[in-house]
Amino acid sequence: MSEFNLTIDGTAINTGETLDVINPSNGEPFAQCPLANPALVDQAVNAARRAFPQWSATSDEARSGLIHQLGQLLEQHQEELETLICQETGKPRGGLNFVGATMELMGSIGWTHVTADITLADEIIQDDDELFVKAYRKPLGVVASITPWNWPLMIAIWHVIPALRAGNTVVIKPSEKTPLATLRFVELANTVLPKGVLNIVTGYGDVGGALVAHPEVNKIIFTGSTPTGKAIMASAATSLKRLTLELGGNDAAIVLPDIDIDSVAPQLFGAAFHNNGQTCACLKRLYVHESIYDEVCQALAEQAKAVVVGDALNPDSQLGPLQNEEQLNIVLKLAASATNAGGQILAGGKRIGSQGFFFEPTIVAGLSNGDELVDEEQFGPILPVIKYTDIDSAVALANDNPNGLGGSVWSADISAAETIAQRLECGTSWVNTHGAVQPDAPFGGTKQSGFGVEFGHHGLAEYTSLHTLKIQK
Ligand code: TXE
Repeated sequence: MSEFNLTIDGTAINTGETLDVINPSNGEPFAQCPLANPALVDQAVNAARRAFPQWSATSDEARSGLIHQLGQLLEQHQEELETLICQETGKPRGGLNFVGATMELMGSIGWTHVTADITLADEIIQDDDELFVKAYRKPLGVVASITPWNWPLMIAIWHVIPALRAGNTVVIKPSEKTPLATLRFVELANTVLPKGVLNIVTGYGDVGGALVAHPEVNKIIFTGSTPTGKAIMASAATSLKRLTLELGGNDAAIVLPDIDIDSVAPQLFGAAFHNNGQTCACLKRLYVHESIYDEVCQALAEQAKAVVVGDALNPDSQLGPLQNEEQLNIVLKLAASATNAGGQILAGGKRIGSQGFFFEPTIVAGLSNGDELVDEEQFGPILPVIKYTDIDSAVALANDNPNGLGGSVWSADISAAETIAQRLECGTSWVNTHGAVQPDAPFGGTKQSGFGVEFGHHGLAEYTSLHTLKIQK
């Protein structure tokens, strides 16, 4: 069993208290790591505060170079980090549509290098005989990052790298369910970063709560559930900390009658079921025109029946178990509610075995808005397919949800699809694809899916404050 430590102020810390990390394939603990507490949160934030003046004064070029070095460390330790991700999340290396631990590593590496090269240009507003006026970006100070369990390393990178790039120092708290890859990444990063620039604490909501409430924290970046996001926002309000909240999603896709079902059905299936549906921007409600409804349902059911579900470390597995027992219970509850509401299970519908958190990829027909499986974020391998008659009602049904992360439209007519996609109430609309993100395009939610964006120069700007300088000539 590898040894894991917290890293605070450049120093490895073992607290004496431990946190068990569960293997989702059998429900048993397979590793332990130190458990932090509010006193260690205080130490970590103070270390980040002390490191801030020097880090923020480091030249843009030097910071960029160090961040490229973090990307190289990820490359050098790819195999080790991938294995940790497989073990703690339950996701296979390859995965359905190649969305697995390998992709998590490749994405983390790519995001790090791309973000290292993003700069925020000054804006010269006036420069004449009378006045020189410019607006420019300054780092905020100490950033607290709180991450979830579905893409533990990737989301840590999404938070940490732009925060550091912009000149902030960071304290990260990974999910108590998946702390290992993040602990290892922070340990590695501390071999190249000055001490105190990147610190890590582990623990449950109490540790996260102590971090977000700490008076020396200037900004919080949170990815997780909507209720926790609201609690964090209330805490942040007491000292007006800046916030970016990337919360749950219940993404809709609208399928027009002109699609080629044979080629589109596997893509819809992959968008809904990769990582077992445990991705904020997975397709979670599928609206299909009545003229092709039965055929699309049939094609999706065939896809679901063909998927190989198994242990994350088995190279044949396309999907692993759900990451945790609570999530399995949510899916079991939603599957039962779908049947009670008159939904027809076309494939799957049951837990697999009694060990670990496996669930069959499941397609449900015959439901509509108002049914629990459609209205709630399932965050699992169970997709409701809903019939619509005309496009206006499809758009209304898609928008009839408190979440607003992403949405998609599928059609052979790109221009018609684009017009419909623009009517979706969400942060990102896709046409003929769903869920794809990239390091140079903004991504974020509307409505209860949160606010603020990540990625690219828009995302980087969220780790800065805009400063105006005026010189009277
Ligand atoms: O989330 P939580 P959970 C959704 C998904 C899932 C649900 C619950 O629907 O079923 O959220 O997952 C920390 N102050 N998503 O329970 O509780 C916690 O320790 C500060 C969507 O895992 O939000 C962890 O590090 N921090 C999501 C992180 O918050 C607190 C991805 C997330 O935990 C805290 C995962 C507090 N009071 C789940 N309480 C997405 N957007 O992708 C908890 N935490």
